[in-house]
Amino acid sequence: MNDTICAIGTLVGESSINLIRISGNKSIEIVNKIFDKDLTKKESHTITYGFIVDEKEKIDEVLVSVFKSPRSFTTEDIVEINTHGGKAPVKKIMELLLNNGARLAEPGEFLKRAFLNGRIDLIEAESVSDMINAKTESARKMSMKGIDKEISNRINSLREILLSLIANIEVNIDYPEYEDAVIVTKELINEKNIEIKNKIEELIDSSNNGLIVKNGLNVAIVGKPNVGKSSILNSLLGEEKAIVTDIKGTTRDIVEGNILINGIDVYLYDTAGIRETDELVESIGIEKSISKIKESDLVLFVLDSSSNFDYEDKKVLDNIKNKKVLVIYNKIDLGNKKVKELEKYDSLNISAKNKNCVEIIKQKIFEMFNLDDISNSDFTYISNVRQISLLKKCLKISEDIENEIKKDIPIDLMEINIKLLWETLGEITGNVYKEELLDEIFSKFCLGK
Ligand SMILES: Nc1nc2c(ncn2[C@@H]2O[C@H](COP(=O)(O)OP(=O)(O)OP(=O)(O)O)[C@@H](O)[C@H]2O)c(=O)[nH]1
Ligand SMILES: [Mg+2]
Repeated sequence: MNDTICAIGTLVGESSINLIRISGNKSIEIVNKIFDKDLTKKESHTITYGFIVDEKEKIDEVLVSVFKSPRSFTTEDIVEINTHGGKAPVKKIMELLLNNGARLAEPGEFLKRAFLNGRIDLIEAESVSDMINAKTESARKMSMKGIDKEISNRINSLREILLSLIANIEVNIDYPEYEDAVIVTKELINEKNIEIKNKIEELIDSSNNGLIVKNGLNVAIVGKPNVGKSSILNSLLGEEKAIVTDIKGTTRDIVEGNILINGIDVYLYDTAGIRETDELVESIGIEKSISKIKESDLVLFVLDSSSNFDYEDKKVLDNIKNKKVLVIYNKIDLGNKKVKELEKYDSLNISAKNKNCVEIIKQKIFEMFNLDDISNSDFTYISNVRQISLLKKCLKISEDIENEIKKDIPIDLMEINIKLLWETLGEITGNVYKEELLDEIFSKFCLGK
């Protein structure tokens, strides 16, 4: 923590500028040694034009920003050097910084310092990381809610209720003679616990939407050979990405593409037609199809409406039994066969040869995942797996408290779980943290952040 760290903040390639960031109590002193202006005399939050120099040689023409402690992202002194884009100037300036006493930052180290110095909490740090990875408008909106403390405020308000309960229980025990203290009864604990439990449940329930916004939907297109899977993929993508022929077993490898449905990323995977085969390449493809099914959020089970539901279709069905399935009766221009065994699934009748199939399929996926709900929401969702699993732990503790109330357990014993709930909620925001977990969390973030 006492080291001064440096990292490249931008993606190095050919761009107009690159940003190098230095944080720590020696950052001004270090940059001063390689800059032709005196930075020590500069006010905080100013930008200075000048040259980075190595001895007498000018290395690059730059703009240098100074943010003095504590008014900076990490709360330490931060200097940012805007160099020209291009690998050579950045590499040379990084070399000079390292030779003059800075150390290369680890992934997420700037964020980690911001967290350890109390500038941001864990939820905000994780949201910054999500913002960096955000590919869609929806993902951006959701990350912004996290950065803006919307989620943290919700968790903190639950912790405040618990803290006040804990404080009053302690006063009741230690100073029973205090008449103006709130007397904590089982009814009061029950009321507060139910309020907290409902809020936790709400957050857990809506986290499914959060995960959809963050990760998109994985959709596997499966079926026996020749039913029109690749034709459907091509129609949805609006390009001839997969090879289409009337030869069974045309698709061998997974062919992927992605589309947006109401601002949500939908990843499509066209797979090899599933059937029994001795052909080595085809059977490897079929194994891939089956593992893709396992990873998918939705399976488009494609059937040929002009032929009977046969042994091969049944084999495909065996592989998708526990998945969310949309049955697609394709080739309706050739027939209109329906399958009794599939009545329980959502289904569509289309012809991949007819362009209107795209809107029909998109609309159905939109309905099946309630994407309407998401686009009309304010995007205050939890989408981080660490946060979701801690919330589930909190829910379990809250249920334990509920049971203790039913069993008429003494209040001073109930306090143990109330404290545990308060602490576990604090783990979500990082108010309570275990040192060894921090490295794991921050090391997943990108370099230079
Ligand atoms: N008439 C008609 N033909 C279709 C339709 N959809 C696909 N086809 C034809 O059916 C044949 C097989 O289509 P593909 O899209 O290659 O089928 P597939 O399911 O990907 O087949 P494999 O890759 O072998 O598993 C091609 O000749 C397509 O032109 C449709 O809606 N109507
Ligand atoms: Mg195919």
